Amino acid sequence: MNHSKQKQLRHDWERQEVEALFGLSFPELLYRAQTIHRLFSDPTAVQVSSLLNIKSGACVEDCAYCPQSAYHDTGLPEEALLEVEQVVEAARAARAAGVGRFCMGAAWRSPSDRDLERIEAMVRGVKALGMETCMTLGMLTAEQARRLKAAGLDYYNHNLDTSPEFYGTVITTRTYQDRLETLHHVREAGIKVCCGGILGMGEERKDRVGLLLQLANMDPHPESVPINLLVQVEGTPLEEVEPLDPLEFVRTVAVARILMPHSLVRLSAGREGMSDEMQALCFLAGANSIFYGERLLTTPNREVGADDRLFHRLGMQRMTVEDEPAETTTGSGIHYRGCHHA
Ligand code: SAM
Ligand code: DTB
Ligand code: SF4
Repeated sequence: MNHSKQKQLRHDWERQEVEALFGLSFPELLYRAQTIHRLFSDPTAVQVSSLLNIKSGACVEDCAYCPQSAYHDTGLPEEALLEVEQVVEAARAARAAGVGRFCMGAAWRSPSDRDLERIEAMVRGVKALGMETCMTLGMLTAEQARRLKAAGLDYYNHNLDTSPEFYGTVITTRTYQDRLETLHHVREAGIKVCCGGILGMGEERKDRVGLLLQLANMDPHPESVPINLLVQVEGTPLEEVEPLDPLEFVRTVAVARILMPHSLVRLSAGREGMSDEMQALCFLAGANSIFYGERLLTTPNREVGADDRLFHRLGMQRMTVEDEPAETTTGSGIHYRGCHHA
């Protein structure tokens, strides 16, 4: 990576600077986001991942947004951890649809060591198909993170969800610090980090600023930053929260892009309710990854035909795995690949 690009990767952002970015006019903010995006990536390329719920429902945590929490009556049945073969079969189908990264999620506070054996077999099975693997299983110990790395896991998703200040109004059964500790174990084990949050939970702009500050001041930045728009599920406490202004969502994507120029910024949950035009604005703001496939974890995702048509209408295409802006840390420092416009 050349010197001018390296200089853009900062980990010392101040709150006032991030507030100032949010305060820019919309045209100026999008111009800055696009400028930085083009320096690091091809603005027409979008990375696609598929999602599979490998263990659904009856989670012991009280996350107010989540349909899988046992605290909320959402009518979702509990299902046991899937068999390895079922997971590999679903990954094979995703691969046949042109998907390069397969993400597996479990409604757990944390995995038991016994469950982890089957999880390791899933990672090995999906890797053997030549796909990238991602897991989200709740909190991990340092040892569990090392085991997942040894099984070949590429990414671990663990979201901070919101600002440290707003967090306690959304979740009470685990702390922000718990989340940071798991992220530390994941990073130390050499697994790439996927970490982002949810917008539209009734938080204020200062909380969106607070979330992005946390993410942007990680060193290195998370390789992947999912920005979810809350899916308001019946039976959850956030069912009737006031929806977020869509342009504020786009602004947040743009600020994330400026703060973390080299990360994949993923337009995650909530796309089903977005117009094509809103998604196009998000891509212009620097979003360059989506979940592709019929389902998220428990809720529907956008139909794949609609995504293919949107890419075609916008003259955009899927990013190949080789072109992903992967960042790997080795003994001699941080190495980058996939920078198109050097
Ligand atoms: N149980 C694990 C955990 O919480 O870390 C992994 C699965 S959990 C469902 C993964 C992420 O999904 C959460 O961190 C949250 O950001 C997101 N999520 C859950 N419910 C959502 C909803 N209704 N709308 C948007 N995002 C949601
Ligand atoms: C993430 O940030 N979003 C995904 C993934 N990581 C695991 C989950 C979205 C869940 C949306 C609600 C549901 O389908 O249950
Ligand atoms: Fe459980 Fe994860 Fe849902 Fe929280 S977000 S209730 S930890 S599945």
